Amino acid sequence: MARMKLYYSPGSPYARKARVVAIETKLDKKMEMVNVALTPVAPNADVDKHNPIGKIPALSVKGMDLFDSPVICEYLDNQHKGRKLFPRKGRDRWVALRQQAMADGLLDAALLARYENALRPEDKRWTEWNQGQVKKIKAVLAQLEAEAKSLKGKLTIGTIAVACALGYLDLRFGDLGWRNEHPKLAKWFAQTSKLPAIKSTVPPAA
Ligand SMILES: N[C@@H](CCC(=O)N[C@@H](CS)C(=O)NCC(=O)O)C(=O)O
Repeated sequence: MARMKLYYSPGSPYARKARVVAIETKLDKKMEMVNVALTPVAPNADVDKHNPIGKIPALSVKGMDLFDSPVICEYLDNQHKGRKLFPRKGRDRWVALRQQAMADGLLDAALLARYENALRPEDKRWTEWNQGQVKKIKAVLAQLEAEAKSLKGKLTIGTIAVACALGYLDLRFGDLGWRNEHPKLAKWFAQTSKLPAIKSTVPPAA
């Protein structure tokens, strides 16, 4: 019987972080995957039982419910004996956590813009709000381009989060054409996308 239950959806970039970490740590075999659909205006009662914030990913394990994606990823990384995805100490740790914060911040802005454009009734949409979120996305992309060198090397929680964030832009923000102005990032992402854990979790085109 699976010891862990992960509530996710195939298109969720935050849940993808947890799925990639599960594969990298080989804990995916011990995980039951519960595919759920939800938005802030159409919550999922099952998810609500496991996460008071009503968001995915949520991980149910040993009678405990864990959220959000950074916490779930760190928990999984603590449950295996292989190479750690959260560097334990030193500069490497802060570089990885900072990359994760940038990627999650990009995603937070992207999700807010997505909900504004896809969910909010058309007559209530707020152009400046949307522009403000897109500005954040672009600022993170520019910063990641400037720091592209630090993305190289084996996967960490930082680079996993960045790959999931860029994958989400490809899924929902194709018009942004983010590769045009970020050639180093684009090159890194093309290489990273070939890794099995990244390749096998690509969100399906909706
Ligand atoms: N900070 C959270 C964000 C999770 C999140 O926003 N997930 C989206 C799906 S991609 C969600 O559950 N949205 C439903 C909602 O906002 O109610 C994390 O890192 O796990």
